[in-house]
Amino acid sequence: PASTVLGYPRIGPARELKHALESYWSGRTAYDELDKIGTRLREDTWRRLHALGLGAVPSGTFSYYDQVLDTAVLFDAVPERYRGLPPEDAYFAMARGAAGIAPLRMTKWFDTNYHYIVPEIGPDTAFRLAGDAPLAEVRQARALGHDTRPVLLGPVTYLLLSEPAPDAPAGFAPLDRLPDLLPAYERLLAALAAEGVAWVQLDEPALVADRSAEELAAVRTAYRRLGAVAARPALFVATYFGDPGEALPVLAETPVEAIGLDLVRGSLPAPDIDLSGKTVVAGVVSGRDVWRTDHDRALAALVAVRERAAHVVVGTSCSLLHVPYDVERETGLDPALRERLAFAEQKVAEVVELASLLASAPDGAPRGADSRATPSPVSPEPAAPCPPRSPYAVRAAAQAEHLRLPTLPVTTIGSFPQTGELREARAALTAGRLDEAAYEALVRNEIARAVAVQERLGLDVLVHGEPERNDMVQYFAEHLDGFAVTRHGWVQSYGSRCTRPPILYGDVRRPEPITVRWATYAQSLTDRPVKGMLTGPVTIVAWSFVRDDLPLRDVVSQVADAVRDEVRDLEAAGLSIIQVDEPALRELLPLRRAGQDGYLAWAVDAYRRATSGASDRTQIHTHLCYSDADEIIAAVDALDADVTSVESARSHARLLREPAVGGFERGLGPGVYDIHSPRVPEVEEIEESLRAALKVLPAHRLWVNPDCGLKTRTYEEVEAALANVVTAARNLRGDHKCRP
Ligand code: THG
Ligand code: ZN
Repeated sequence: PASTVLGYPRIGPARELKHALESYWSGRTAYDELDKIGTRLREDTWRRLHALGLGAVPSGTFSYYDQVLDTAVLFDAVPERYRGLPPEDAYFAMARGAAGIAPLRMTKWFDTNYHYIVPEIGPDTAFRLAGDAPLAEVRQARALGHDTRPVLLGPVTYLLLSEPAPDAPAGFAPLDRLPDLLPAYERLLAALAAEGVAWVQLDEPALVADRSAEELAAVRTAYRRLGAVAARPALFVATYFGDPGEALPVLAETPVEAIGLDLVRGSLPAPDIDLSGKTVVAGVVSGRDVWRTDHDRALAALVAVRERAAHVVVGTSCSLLHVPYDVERETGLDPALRERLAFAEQKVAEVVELASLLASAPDGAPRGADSRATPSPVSPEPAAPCPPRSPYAVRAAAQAEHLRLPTLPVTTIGSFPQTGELREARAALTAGRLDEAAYEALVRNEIARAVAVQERLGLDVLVHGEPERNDMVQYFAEHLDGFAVTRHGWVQSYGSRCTRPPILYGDVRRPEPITVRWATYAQSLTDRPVKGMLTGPVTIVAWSFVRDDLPLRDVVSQVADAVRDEVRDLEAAGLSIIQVDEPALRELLPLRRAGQDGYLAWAVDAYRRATSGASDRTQIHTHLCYSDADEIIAAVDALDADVTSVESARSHARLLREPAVGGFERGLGPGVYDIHSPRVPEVEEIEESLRAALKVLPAHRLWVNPDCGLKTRTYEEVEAALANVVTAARNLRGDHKCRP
């Protein structure tokens, strides 16, 4: 039987693509140089997959920024504002903005920590096949002797992930344009067939969420029409990140030749679904975690699928984009742990091995045919209950009395620019080339600089700037028991940006205070309140690879207790404001509604557990990124933080239109400018955005802040931007003196 993977990491084992992109963006190198590196990375991947013995090698899994953006460009769905630019510039302007041109929005790819660029589609978007990117890659691979399977984003998911262009009429949905999009896919399929391509993979992860009858009808239409193309490659529709549920029988009735099922998160198809004419790509090796596959369990699932399908291909549950390249490089890990781990390379080898095991496996009643890991029933001691904080009104009064902040207080989300010097110092410290004392002096120096800048610009609530942190999750993982961190385990987050998700493998404990010395040092430098900065339990877990032998909620609860200890220590050390961020609250939301309320209940509970040790006069802040406010604003409210900042600069108007925002009972800081772009916002723009917020929020509840942390910006950009933010807040303060 055959073997394949749905996709592979593309940033490069040594983050070659990251460095090439950043060098190109900064103007240091030409596009040719970037393209040379991209070409080499694609070729290396094909060679490697082939060398590992993989049966079917994919192409088109590479991207210079994002595969959804690539799809929009492939079908020429480029909004007017980018059309004046040369093609390479237009591509990166859509992703990152350009002088005077706003970028497209960016948001989370399903429940992962990867972000895609949200295409804008209007009633007049003229879809056509533009360029020949998928063919060019096929030819490139063929030149090396590899016949590849091009991977495309499927038409239904592409349209469902897009948003209506700003000028689209009310009620317009991108999916309405399916009939106009399909001809472009048809032409592409015909062109690939003419090139001799045997199989095409169409990714349709949107099918694992709840879908309306209309959306299911779109699936039927799309794959009937693509199936009817006279000369075309065989079609492999990949569903992943869960169960396709009601979309599976719909797909099964279309002429597509193969269907991909995520058998790690999803389950075996219901017995009444006829798959006897289809190839099933059985995703038994997880693309979402770093654990070795349980071979018995995987094999049982494969045997069960073989009995139902015309052919079975052993595959990964989703693309391997979400795991690092190679665990062999992690020589610093405890060998006992490393033995249990599989990164992309190892997972490919597992797929290949399972395919050969399946070939000799007898048919028959499989043992434990459902390949999902069953959490062991042994939970740690049940978490002791924590008494809740006083009602908000009581706390608000105590805090107003204690803090004496002006109306429209100005603050930041927490991180300040990370200088190259600091990153190098951290590397030198790890390598033993710099001693602890010298590193500490550097960090203190950087804290003093951040505090001085904020005092000089006139911010009201200061932060220490987090110079000691590489990442808001990895840093805590490095200081908590039960976590391991990697040296090279980079995973792409968006564009050129990566993170190294820690590996949560055991019971979590906080051996000693983590942030207290940095926060108290910052507070010692100023009379204004300094906000202590912590990462919340859901986010720490969401951005780590997590043990699968305990229910997730129990793991999160353990982390909540560690955060709770830190909150209490910060308060005891004299900090009056403590921010506990949960930017990933939305990310772990189950894709289907059935699981969402249950998840939100325990996630909120963990947050309250982490913060409920704070006294009434300690102000608890939180921050959320990409909060699709409509879906989770009730949960945000339930977090019961005193002040919430949300990333909304790219979708400010939409956030403020939410009825729940007007009814929001506590402090709210809708980000007044987009920190993901190097652009410095004008005072008038910021005032405008504050005035818009004041239409729905009373002045005494409005906070003024950028829309996310500042670590990816330079000091020059940050100082200019914050100076304008403070000016705008002061200008408006004159009109809103009252404070209850
Ligand atoms: N940490 C983690 N996940 C995240 C974020 C984070 N997911 C959502 C959001 N923030 C994504 N944003 C970023 C922004 C910047 C970077 C990564 C994700 C970044 N990374 C450095 C890089 O690629 O050069 C490496 C940082 C490091 O040394 O660890 O700048 O904040 N976990
Ligand atoms: Zn954010």
